[in-house]
Amino acid sequence: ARIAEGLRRALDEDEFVLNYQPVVDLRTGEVHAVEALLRWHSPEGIVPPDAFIPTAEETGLIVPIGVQVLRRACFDARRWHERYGIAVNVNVSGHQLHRPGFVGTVLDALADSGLPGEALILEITETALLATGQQETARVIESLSELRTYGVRVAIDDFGTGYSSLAYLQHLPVDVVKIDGAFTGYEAGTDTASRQRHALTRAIIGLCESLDLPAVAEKVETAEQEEFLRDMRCPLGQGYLFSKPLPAQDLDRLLAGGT
Ligand code: G
Ligand code: G
Ligand code: MN
Ligand code: NA
Repeated sequence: ARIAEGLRRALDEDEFVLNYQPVVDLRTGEVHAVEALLRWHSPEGIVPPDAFIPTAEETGLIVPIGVQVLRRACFDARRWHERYGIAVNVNVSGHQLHRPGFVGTVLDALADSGLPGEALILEITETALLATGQQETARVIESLSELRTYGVRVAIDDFGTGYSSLAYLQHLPVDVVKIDGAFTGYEAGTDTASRQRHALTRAIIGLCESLDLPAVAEKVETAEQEEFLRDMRCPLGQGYLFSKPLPAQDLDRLLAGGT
């Protein structure tokens, strides 16, 4: 209840801040996209999303929060897209996705910001897409398909940790696959678990390549992991090795060639 009150105040007082983490082209090292990650600058300090998103979902506050996130990300991303051709990834929770007004919210954010649909990627977990039953899922697929006619792309987030029926990749409206850091966070080691993770990463990357879906390896932290991923021909990576999530002004500087 305390968190819910805080979230309501946070919306009114403008305490939500977006940080942006680069998604890097592993062949060229160039920034290909950025993922918007929400931070709550509460009077008691910065609160990470894991600590408040569940409450936001339970209370329905995720809907107005999500609208704010989407709009701000589109407005921020417009200049990055104009100058550097960069797309912005926005996380969308199941509650937002299942709301009837969702398509309108996205189209309004694009129209008002001037960001072209091609520059927006919605990140959705398999769970958010599928958890609620067939009819609901059918409606969500319809919404996403409509958005795709405007050029908006859909990324499956945390791939490999949900239900992960491989058939979903064929039947769902998916344009990008984000491979969960649990696979890509590989440490060189000869223990069985490490070798298996490595093998699974390779298999997922191969699967994405065969289906012509760009794969993003998440949570790349070491040069060794990067090298493995490049060897496996993984096209894209994201993680602390390249950059942590940055405030918009810091990203401006990074893109302009500073640090
Ligand atoms: O930035 P961090 O790694 O702490 O994010 C933790 C989780 O919170 C991630 O799974 C991410 O998908 C989720 N998250 C971050 N920002 C948003 C957001 O704007 N909306 C939603 N629904 N989830 C977010
Ligand atoms: O679940 P999702 O992929 O949307 O969230 C990404 C989360 O991963 C964010 O909270 C972000 O801060 C975090 N993150 C980004 N890069 C790294 C990394 O290299 N290592 C770890 N451990 N976490 C990361
Ligand atoms: Mn994400
Ligand atoms: Na993820």
